[in-house]
Amino acid sequence: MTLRLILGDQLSETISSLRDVDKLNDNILICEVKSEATYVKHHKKKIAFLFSAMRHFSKFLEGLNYNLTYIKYDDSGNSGSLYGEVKRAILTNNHEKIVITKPNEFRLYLEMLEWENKLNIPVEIRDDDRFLCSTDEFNTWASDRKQLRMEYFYRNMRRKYDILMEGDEPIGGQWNFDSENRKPPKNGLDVPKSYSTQPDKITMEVINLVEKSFNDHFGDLKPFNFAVTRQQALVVLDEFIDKRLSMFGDFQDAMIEGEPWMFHSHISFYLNCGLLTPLECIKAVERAYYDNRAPLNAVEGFIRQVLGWREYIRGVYWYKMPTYKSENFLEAHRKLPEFYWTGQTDMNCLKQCINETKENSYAHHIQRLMVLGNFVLLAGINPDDVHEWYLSVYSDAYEWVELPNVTGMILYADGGILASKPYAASGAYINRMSNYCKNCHYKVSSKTGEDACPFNYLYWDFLIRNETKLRNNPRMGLIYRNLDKMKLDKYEAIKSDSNIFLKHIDKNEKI
Ligand code: FAD
Ligand code: DLZ
Ligand code: SF4
Repeated sequence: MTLRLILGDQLSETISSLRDVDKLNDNILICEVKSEATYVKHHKKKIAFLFSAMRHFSKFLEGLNYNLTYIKYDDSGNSGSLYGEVKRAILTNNHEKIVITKPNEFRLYLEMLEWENKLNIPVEIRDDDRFLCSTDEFNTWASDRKQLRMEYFYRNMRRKYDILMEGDEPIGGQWNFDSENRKPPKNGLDVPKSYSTQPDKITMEVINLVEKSFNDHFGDLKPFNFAVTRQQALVVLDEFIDKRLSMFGDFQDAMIEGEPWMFHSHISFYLNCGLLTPLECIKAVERAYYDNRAPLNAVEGFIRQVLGWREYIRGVYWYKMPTYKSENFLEAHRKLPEFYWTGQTDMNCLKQCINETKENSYAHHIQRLMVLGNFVLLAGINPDDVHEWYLSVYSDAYEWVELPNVTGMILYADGGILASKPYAASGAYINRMSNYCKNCHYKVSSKTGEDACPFNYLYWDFLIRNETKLRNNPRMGLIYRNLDKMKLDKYEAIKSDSNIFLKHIDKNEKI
């Protein structure tokens, strides 16, 4: 008799821990526990989503005659931790062994490695083969490289899975159509309504629980419209392919005030908790190309995100952990300003992205990278605070995917393992890719002075502050040559405006 523990982000019938299950004798354990729900203060919607998805998944397994124990958050006797619940289960039943699929966060993996000794029962930890590149395969690829460029990894994955290939060559003669994926938003873009479903009885029960038990967590709980079953998640995928995919490529980097969902797929919630699998999403989108339902730049763009970025990010996480979490190459030490939690700022781009994050527990990639991420990079916010914020506020956030995006992609805290240069930009980029600046208190066209867009002077101040670490980067040479040519009065105005601004940030004063 084996105990098979399934975690909240392992809601896949194909999960490796269930592979050789004996339906009659084995027991599956799924539990809502305080330790997982509070190790960071997750957004209320994220907890409601995951608990509801877990409850629906357990009903689904019971319908297939699996023998299952489900522990609800407020069940009497709930010990509040995964270890406590596993211990309770083996004390109650006569288990000979525990089987688990490797958790996707290092802290939990370390904890589980001790269970065998502590519980005095064999604990088998299996690979999570829902990912398309195993950690061993990634480590082999990475071990003889100084820089881990996603592009080369991605090409190998395209070949390995024969996706968008014509023999040995990429379809369309090019691996990457990124340069065709940067159209600014245009007036009158018709963005389709995002997927929405009414909460059923199970979800309503969870919403009441979250309202009661996690009232002090960040974010709006209602309205709650996420998919919570695999069937519903498949509808999200279908709707993306039908209504959004054809425009995904062109407007992948565009931002419009009041349009939080744009032409993105919104499948990360479901992919990351296991309701959808990456290969089925990739294949469905590839099929849409062959059926002439979407252009190549859109299809390749999407496939690059899932087959390329998602797998690569996960590979980097396991390759670099545990030291990756303490990287701080740029020695950034400032505290995250309070307005990241309240949205109370006059900088309209930040206000929009924070308020949408609060409402939806979602922001699309360019909002996360070039608005929210760009600001914390330029302002020198410490990686720990930024990491905690991103891990709590998004419903798709788990450390394996959040940490490399924060440490490597937005903060350049790993010194260039993941990104070849910092993703730093002035207000001009945000103005080009969004309509946020039109309604802003600050003027994007002003470079210095009281009404100037803070991104404009912070951008140069960031380069000045970090000159010794960045000047020798071959991709930064041109930028530093421009800095060298800057007139002294402009240079000093930048320094002075930035000092004043950063002092306001340090005192948590409204900016
Ligand atoms: P789409 O734009 O439709 O893209 C399709 C899919 O590609 C996504 O669902 C996702 O699975 C994958 N993908 C795209 N970019 C990335 C990436 N950089 N890393 C990994 N997968 C990617 N994604 C998460 O899933 N969880 C996170 O916690 C997370 N944190 C992030 C933090 C920062 C600072 C940044 C810059 C990005 C982060 N991302 C994270 C990546 C990306 O922003 C989200 O995957 C995406 O916004 C999810 O929305 P979507 O499903 O509509 O994505
Ligand atoms: C994120 C999360 C939350 C909020 N709650 C639970 C829970 O109660 N029980 C559980 O098994 N998993 C939960 N999770 C997901 C885990 O945090 C996730 O499995 C680990 O972080 C490993 O990725
Ligand atoms: Fe953001 Fe600057 Fe534009 Fe305001 S002017 S919305 S702060 S980029």
